[in-house]
Amino acid sequence: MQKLTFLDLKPTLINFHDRVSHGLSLAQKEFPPQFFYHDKKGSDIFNQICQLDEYYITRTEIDILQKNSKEIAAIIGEKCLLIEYGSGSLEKVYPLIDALNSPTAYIPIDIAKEHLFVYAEFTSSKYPELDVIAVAADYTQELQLPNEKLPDNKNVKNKVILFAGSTIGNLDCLQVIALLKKSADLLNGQGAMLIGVDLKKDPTILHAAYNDSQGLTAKFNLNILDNINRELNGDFNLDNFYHYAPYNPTLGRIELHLISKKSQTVTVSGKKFTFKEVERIHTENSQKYRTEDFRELAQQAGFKLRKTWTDDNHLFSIHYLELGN
Ligand code: AVI
Repeated sequence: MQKLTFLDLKPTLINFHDRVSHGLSLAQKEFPPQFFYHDKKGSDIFNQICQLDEYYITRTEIDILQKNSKEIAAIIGEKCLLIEYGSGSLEKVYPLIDALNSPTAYIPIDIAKEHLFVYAEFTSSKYPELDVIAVAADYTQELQLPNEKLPDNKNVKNKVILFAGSTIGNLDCLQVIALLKKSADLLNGQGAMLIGVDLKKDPTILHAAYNDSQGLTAKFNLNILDNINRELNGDFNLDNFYHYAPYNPTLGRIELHLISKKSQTVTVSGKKFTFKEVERIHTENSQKYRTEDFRELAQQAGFKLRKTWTDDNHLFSIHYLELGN
């Protein structure tokens, strides 16, 4: 018998119109990175990026998890409540579930309800013995899981939040600390996080990953303008903008921008926005870390780094961060 529960905590969705209008009104125009996944096409392009040879992140993280799943499972221990931020990273979470010793429940948390529910059904049919509790919620906001819906505490020996995919790299320092502190609250001050973090490396590798030869990352970036045209009655001419993704060595991050090829005026929902030649819209940061820098950041939120796993080429890292002593 499948053990599947859905909890809808009714997350507030980003107001696309307000956020676009706000972002285009700033002196430095910007959109939040969530805009990439606003439509199915954006999510599909991202999945294609993950398959690219140049985009080492996904396959390297999967490889590290698969190679070390036994050791990770041993550290986590038996009767674990495995929470996952985001859902659908099948190749990442399934090897972990396979390796865990009698996990008590698996709790994927995602703001995208439909996707979450399909994924939870699939996972529950794959692991009929496992308690799957799918939670529609925004994990970047204050979040408390209703105790009455969770397994009895006496069946839980550890609680671990998996945050894979290096999504943490798309947050700035303060947002990282805030998210880790909220996670500590969600764990009620006891438990751990297993986080995938991209490492600092030769900028030519980074440049290739975010400026791929098939132009998929460019398509991913420009797709935001397409969404604005379609949903907000915009008149962006995509031929008048280009994708620009340099590595900023001072800040240690890849930055994604959309650059205006010429001075132009664009209308969105009846409101006019002007662009100077080469003016940019900043669409994403992808922070790269040294292990010691990430350890310090985690410490500021009360987590201790217990163990780091990496690949032979030191491209990517997975950290096990613990709360308490
Ligand atoms: C989701 N996130 C970790 C990706 C990254 O590498 O920062 C998003 C991405 N942006 C461009 N390519 C991939």
